[in-house]
Amino acid sequence: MRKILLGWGLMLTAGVMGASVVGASGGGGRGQRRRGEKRRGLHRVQHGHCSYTFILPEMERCQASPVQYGSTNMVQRDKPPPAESDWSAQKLQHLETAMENNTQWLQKLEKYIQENIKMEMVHIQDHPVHNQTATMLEIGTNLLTQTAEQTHKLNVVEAKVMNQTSRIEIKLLENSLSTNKLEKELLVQTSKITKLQDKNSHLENKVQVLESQQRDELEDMREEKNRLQGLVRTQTTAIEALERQLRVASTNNSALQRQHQQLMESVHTLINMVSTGTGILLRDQRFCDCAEAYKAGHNISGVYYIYISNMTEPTQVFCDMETSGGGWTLVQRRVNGSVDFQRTWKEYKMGFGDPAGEHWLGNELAFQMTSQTQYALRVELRDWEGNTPYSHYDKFQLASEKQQYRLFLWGYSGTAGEQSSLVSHGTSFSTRDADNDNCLCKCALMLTGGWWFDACGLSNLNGIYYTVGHNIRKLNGIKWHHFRGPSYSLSSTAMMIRPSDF
Ligand SMILES: [Ca+2]
Repeated sequence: MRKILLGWGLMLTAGVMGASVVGASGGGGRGQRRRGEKRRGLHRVQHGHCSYTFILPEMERCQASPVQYGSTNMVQRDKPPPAESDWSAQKLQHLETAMENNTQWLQKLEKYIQENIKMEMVHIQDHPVHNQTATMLEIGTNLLTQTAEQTHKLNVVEAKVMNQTSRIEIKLLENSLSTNKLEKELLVQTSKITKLQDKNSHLENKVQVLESQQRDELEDMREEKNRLQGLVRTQTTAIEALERQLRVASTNNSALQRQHQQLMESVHTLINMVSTGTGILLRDQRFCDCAEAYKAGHNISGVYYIYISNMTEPTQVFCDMETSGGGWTLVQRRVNGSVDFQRTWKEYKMGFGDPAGEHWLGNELAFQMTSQTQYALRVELRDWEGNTPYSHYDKFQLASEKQQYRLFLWGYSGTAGEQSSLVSHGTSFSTRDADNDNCLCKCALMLTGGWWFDACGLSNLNGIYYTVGHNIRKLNGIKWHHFRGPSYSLSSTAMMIRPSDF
């Protein structure tokens, strides 16, 4: 900006601004009146980049005071004072003159300004400062543009950052919620764990109490065990003593048995001697059973040879020629327990024992005999009190080995019970090695011997032989239920057959 001071009190200030009159007023320190100075007016004109300030002298306000030549109060008066109209005319003329002077002066000024402006413009256009200013302006503009772009980019980045921040905040919020949930869950779990720990400690206490009790009981049991072991040692000693005594007794018993055997042999010898003159053991006469021998005139009981079925070799059998008309072939006999009846299937099939004493004729021979013709069965019994009842069956038949020597009986009668102690129809024969009974158990092992057990039935004449005094309460003895009940063991038995039509 430049200031041009004119000789007659005009100061011109030029700047690089648009050309326009900004305003005209008295102001600033320069335009302020000082005491003793003439009044001056300060006027500024803006043209483009330049501004011009003019300081113009103001007219003296005549000598009249505002009171003398008019105010709003004067106008409102009803009647002007008488000398005032002349004064006003003078004043008006004076003002017109002043205005004319001013107008002339202003025209001069305008002309001057226009010339000066032209010169200034030429001067400004030629001056390199203008170019520099333009360049600076251009650079400024570019800087502004770049700044605007950078600002825009920054805004975009800021928006992104804001978005990202928002997302992170949301996630943080979510995480915070999850954390809260987890914390709650953790509290619940902690509470549960505490409860469980309480329970656990309670149980541990119980276990400790139980362990203590068990220790005590174990101690008691140890003492009891020691006591029992002492007892067992005592008993073992006693048993050993008893065994020694038993061995002595057995030795004595063996001696008695030998004597008994000798006696039996003597008896057999005597029987044979007696039978020599009565036809017993006649091998040259072929009887098919004792009934034939009886019919042939042999009426003495004893051992006879008979030829069963188509057998070429004779079989020794005992014939009872006295009981109920005689002619009976013995199938079984127990008298003294001298023969062991705990035998196998094969032994019961083929027969065992001594026909003159205790024996089992054999299932196969009985089957062959009862296949020839119809036989009756008689069961002779004796208890230890001397009672001798019998059971009679009109018809007796055995099936083959393939059918387990099944038993078939018809027409029971007799004195050994009102009912039969043998199951009548189709009971299979069983031994300890052939379980054909109708029990889930093995009757032959429980009751001993071989028999038509059913399950396990009311009779067993092949059980263990118990001597007198030992014969009661014996389920595995020689029993016939409808005679002496289920646990009485009899002293002697005999099963015998002869043809039904004898
Ligand atoms: Ca069975």
